[in-house]
Amino acid sequence: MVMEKLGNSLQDALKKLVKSGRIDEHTVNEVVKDIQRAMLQADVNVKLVMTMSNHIKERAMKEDVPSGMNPREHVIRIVYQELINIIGKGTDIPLKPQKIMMIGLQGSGKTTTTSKLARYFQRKGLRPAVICADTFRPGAYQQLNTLCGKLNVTFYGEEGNPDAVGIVERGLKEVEKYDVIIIDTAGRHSL
Ligand SMILES: Nc1nc2c(ncn2[C@@H]2O[C@H](COP(=O)(O)OP(=O)(O)OP(=O)(O)O)[C@@H](O)[C@H]2O)c(=O)[nH]1
Ligand SMILES: [Mg+2]
Repeated sequence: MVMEKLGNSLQDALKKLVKSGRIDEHTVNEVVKDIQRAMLQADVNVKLVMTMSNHIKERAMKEDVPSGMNPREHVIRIVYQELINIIGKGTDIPLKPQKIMMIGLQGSGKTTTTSKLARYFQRKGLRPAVICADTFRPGAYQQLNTLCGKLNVTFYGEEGNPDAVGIVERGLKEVEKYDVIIIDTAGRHSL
Protein backbone atom coordinates (compact mmCIF):
# COMPACT_ATOMS: atom_id res chain seq x y z
CA MET A 1 0.00 0.00 0.00
CA VAL A 2 2.73 2.45 1.02
CA MET A 3 4.90 1.37 -1.90
CA GLU A 4 1.99 1.74 -4.29
CA LYS A 5 1.36 5.28 -3.05
CA LEU A 6 5.06 6.08 -3.30
CA GLY A 7 5.14 4.75 -6.86
CA ASN A 8 2.19 6.95 -7.86
CA SER A 9 3.60 10.09 -6.24
CA LEU A 10 6.98 9.54 -7.86
CA GLN A 11 5.31 9.03 -11.21
CA ASP A 12 3.44 12.33 -10.75
CA ALA A 13 6.69 14.11 -9.92
CA LEU A 14 8.35 12.73 -13.04
CA LYS A 15 5.33 13.62 -15.18
CA LYS A 16 5.86 17.24 -14.16
CA LEU A 17 9.38 16.95 -15.45
CA VAL A 18 8.24 15.44 -18.74
CA LYS A 19 5.65 18.17 -19.24
CA SER A 20 7.72 21.17 -18.21
CA GLY A 21 8.62 23.60 -20.97
CA ARG A 22 12.29 23.86 -20.21
CA ILE A 23 14.67 22.23 -17.79
CA ASP A 24 16.42 24.71 -15.53
CA GLU A 25 17.48 24.86 -11.91
CA HIS A 26 14.01 25.93 -10.83
CA THR A 27 12.33 22.93 -12.52
CA VAL A 28 14.85 20.50 -11.02
CA ASN A 29 14.33 22.01 -7.55
CA GLU A 30 10.56 21.70 -7.87
CA VAL A 31 10.74 18.06 -8.94
CA VAL A 32 13.21 17.25 -6.19
CA LYS A 33 10.82 18.83 -3.66
CA ASP A 34 7.97 16.61 -4.91
CA ILE A 35 10.18 13.53 -4.71
CA GLN A 36 11.26 14.47 -1.18
CA ARG A 37 7.65 14.86 -0.09
CA ALA A 38 6.67 11.51 -1.60
CA MET A 39 9.56 9.67 0.03
CA LEU A 40 9.14 11.24 3.46
CA GLN A 41 5.45 10.33 3.41
CA ALA A 42 6.47 6.77 2.59
CA ASP A 43 8.63 6.70 5.71
CA VAL A 44 12.02 6.84 3.99
CA ASN A 45 14.83 7.96 6.27
CA VAL A 46 15.26 11.78 6.20
CA LYS A 47 19.05 11.65 5.81
CA LEU A 48 18.77 9.32 2.83
CA VAL A 49 16.19 11.58 1.21
CA MET A 50 18.39 14.65 1.67
CA THR A 51 21.49 12.91 0.34
CA MET A 52 19.58 11.71 -2.70
CA SER A 53 18.10 15.18 -3.33
CA ASN A 54 21.55 16.77 -3.22
CA HIS A 55 22.92 14.17 -5.63
CA ILE A 56 20.11 14.80 -8.10
CA LYS A 57 20.50 18.58 -7.97
CA GLU A 58 24.29 18.44 -8.25
CA ARG A 59 24.35 15.94 -11.09
CA ALA A 60 21.53 17.63 -13.00
CA MET A 61 23.40 20.94 -12.95
CA LYS A 62 26.97 19.74 -13.38
CA GLU A 63 26.95 16.65 -15.60
CA ASP A 64 27.08 17.16 -19.33
CA VAL A 65 24.07 15.93 -21.24
CA PRO A 66 25.16 12.71 -22.96
CA SER A 67 25.01 12.88 -26.75
CA GLY A 68 21.72 11.61 -28.13
CA MET A 69 19.83 12.71 -25.03
CA ASN A 70 17.94 15.94 -24.47
CA PRO A 71 18.22 17.78 -21.13
CA ARG A 72 14.87 16.42 -19.98
CA GLU A 73 15.86 12.79 -20.60
CA HIS A 74 19.17 13.50 -18.92
CA VAL A 75 17.47 14.70 -15.71
CA ILE A 76 14.95 11.84 -15.74
CA ARG A 77 17.82 9.37 -16.07
CA ILE A 78 19.64 10.93 -13.10
CA VAL A 79 16.46 10.85 -10.97
CA TYR A 80 15.90 7.23 -11.95
CA GLN A 81 19.48 6.22 -11.11
CA GLU A 82 19.41 7.99 -7.76
CA LEU A 83 16.04 6.42 -6.87
CA ILE A 84 17.43 2.97 -7.67
CA ASN A 85 20.41 3.76 -5.43
CA ILE A 86 18.20 4.60 -2.50
CA ILE A 87 15.29 2.19 -2.90
CA GLY A 88 17.30 -0.62 -4.41
CA LYS A 89 16.21 -2.85 -7.20
CA GLY A 90 13.96 -4.81 -4.88
CA THR A 91 14.04 -8.46 -4.09
CA ASP A 92 11.55 -10.98 -5.30
CA ILE A 93 10.43 -13.18 -2.46
CA PRO A 94 10.03 -16.63 -3.99
CA LEU A 95 6.88 -18.51 -3.04
CA LYS A 96 8.59 -21.77 -2.11
CA PRO A 97 9.69 -23.53 1.06
CA GLN A 98 12.66 -21.65 2.50
CA LYS A 99 14.37 -20.38 5.62
CA ILE A 100 14.77 -16.65 6.11
CA MET A 101 17.04 -15.07 8.70
CA MET A 102 16.35 -11.45 9.61
CA ILE A 103 19.58 -9.52 10.15
CA GLY A 104 19.94 -5.77 10.58
CA LEU A 105 20.63 -2.77 12.73
CA GLN A 106 18.80 -2.30 16.02
CA GLY A 107 15.36 -0.88 15.48
CA SER A 108 15.48 -1.31 11.71
CA GLY A 109 12.21 -3.23 11.68
CA LYS A 110 13.31 -6.89 11.70
CA THR A 111 10.71 -8.11 14.16
CA THR A 112 7.87 -6.16 12.57
CA THR A 113 8.93 -7.41 9.14
CA THR A 114 9.16 -10.97 10.47
CA SER A 115 5.45 -10.91 11.27
CA LYS A 116 4.59 -9.13 8.01
CA LEU A 117 6.49 -11.79 6.05
CA ALA A 118 4.76 -14.57 7.99
CA ARG A 119 1.42 -13.00 7.12
CA TYR A 120 2.44 -12.64 3.49
CA PHE A 121 3.32 -16.33 3.13
CA GLN A 122 0.22 -17.33 5.05
CA ARG A 123 -1.97 -15.44 2.59
CA LYS A 124 -0.16 -17.06 -0.32
CA GLY A 125 -1.03 -20.48 1.02
CA LEU A 126 2.37 -21.44 2.47
CA ARG A 127 2.68 -22.43 6.11
CA PRO A 128 5.05 -20.13 7.99
CA ALA A 129 6.66 -20.60 11.40
CA VAL A 130 8.72 -18.08 13.32
CA ILE A 131 11.71 -18.64 15.60
CA CYS A 132 12.76 -15.94 18.04
CA ALA A 133 16.57 -15.96 18.26
CA ASP A 134 16.80 -12.44 19.66
CA THR A 135 18.21 -13.06 23.11
CA PHE A 136 19.37 -9.46 23.52
CA ARG A 137 16.44 -7.08 23.29
CA PRO A 138 14.33 -7.00 26.46
CA GLY A 139 10.85 -8.25 25.67
CA ALA A 140 11.85 -9.62 22.26
CA TYR A 141 10.25 -12.99 22.98
CA GLN A 142 6.98 -11.37 24.12
CA GLN A 143 6.91 -8.94 21.18
CA LEU A 144 7.18 -11.69 18.59
CA ASN A 145 5.02 -14.16 20.47
CA THR A 146 2.23 -11.57 20.62
CA LEU A 147 2.58 -10.65 16.93
CA CYS A 148 2.51 -14.32 15.89
CA GLY A 149 -0.41 -15.03 18.21
CA LYS A 150 -2.47 -12.33 16.52
CA LEU A 151 -1.75 -13.88 13.12
CA ASN A 152 -2.17 -17.43 14.28
CA VAL A 153 1.38 -18.18 13.16
CA THR A 154 3.37 -20.93 14.87
CA PHE A 155 6.05 -19.49 17.12
CA TYR A 156 9.12 -21.03 18.72
CA GLY A 157 11.20 -19.33 21.38
CA GLU A 158 12.86 -19.95 24.73
CA GLU A 159 12.25 -17.00 27.00
CA GLY A 160 15.24 -16.14 29.17
CA ASN A 161 17.67 -18.49 27.41
CA PRO A 162 20.70 -16.50 26.10
CA ASP A 163 21.90 -19.29 23.75
CA ALA A 164 20.62 -18.05 20.38
CA VAL A 165 22.34 -20.80 18.37
CA GLY A 166 20.85 -23.52 20.57
CA ILE A 167 17.39 -21.96 20.29
CA VAL A 168 17.62 -21.95 16.47
CA GLU A 169 18.87 -25.54 16.37
CA ARG A 170 16.02 -26.77 18.54
CA GLY A 171 13.51 -24.46 16.86
CA LEU A 172 14.38 -25.74 13.39
CA LYS A 173 13.73 -29.30 14.53
CA GLU A 174 10.50 -28.27 16.19
CA VAL A 175 9.05 -26.53 13.11
CA GLU A 176 10.72 -28.57 10.37
CA LYS A 177 7.38 -29.51 8.84
CA TYR A 178 6.53 -25.88 8.04
CA ASP A 179 7.12 -24.42 4.58
CA VAL A 180 8.74 -21.13 5.46
CA ILE A 181 10.76 -20.66 8.63
CA ILE A 182 11.58 -17.09 9.58
CA ILE A 183 14.26 -16.51 12.22
CA ASP A 184 14.35 -13.16 13.98
CA THR A 185 17.75 -12.23 15.40
CA ALA A 186 19.11 -9.57 17.75
CA GLY A 187 19.86 -6.18 16.24
CA ARG A 188 23.44 -5.18 15.51
CA HIS A 189 24.98 -1.84 16.54
CA SER A 190 26.70 -1.66 13.18
CA LEU A 191 26.81 -3.83 10.09
N1 LIG B 1 7.03 4.01 10.66
C1 LIG B 1 7.42 2.75 10.61
N2 LIG B 1 7.78 2.18 11.77
C2 LIG B 1 8.16 0.90 11.74
C3 LIG B 1 8.21 0.12 10.55
N3 LIG B 1 8.64 -1.13 10.87
C4 LIG B 1 8.86 -1.10 12.19
N4 LIG B 1 8.56 0.09 12.73
C5 LIG B 1 8.67 0.53 14.12
O1 LIG B 1 10.04 0.65 14.41
C6 LIG B 1 10.30 0.21 15.72
C7 LIG B 1 11.32 -0.90 15.70
O2 LIG B 1 10.77 -1.99 14.97
P1 LIG B 1 11.21 -3.50 15.27
O3 LIG B 1 10.51 -4.36 14.27
O4 LIG B 1 11.05 -3.82 16.70
O5 LIG B 1 12.76 -3.38 14.91
P2 LIG B 1 13.89 -4.47 15.14
O6 LIG B 1 14.85 -4.39 13.99
O7 LIG B 1 13.30 -5.81 15.40
O8 LIG B 1 14.58 -3.90 16.45
P3 LIG B 1 15.60 -4.69 17.43
O9 LIG B 1 15.00 -6.04 17.69
O10 LIG B 1 15.68 -3.85 18.66
O11 LIG B 1 16.91 -4.75 16.69
C8 LIG B 1 8.95 -0.24 16.30
O12 LIG B 1 8.43 0.80 17.08
C9 LIG B 1 8.11 -0.50 15.08
O13 LIG B 1 6.74 -0.27 15.34
C10 LIG B 1 7.80 0.76 9.32
O14 LIG B 1 7.82 0.17 8.24
N5 LIG B 1 7.41 2.08 9.43
MG1 LIG C 1 13.54 -7.11 16.98
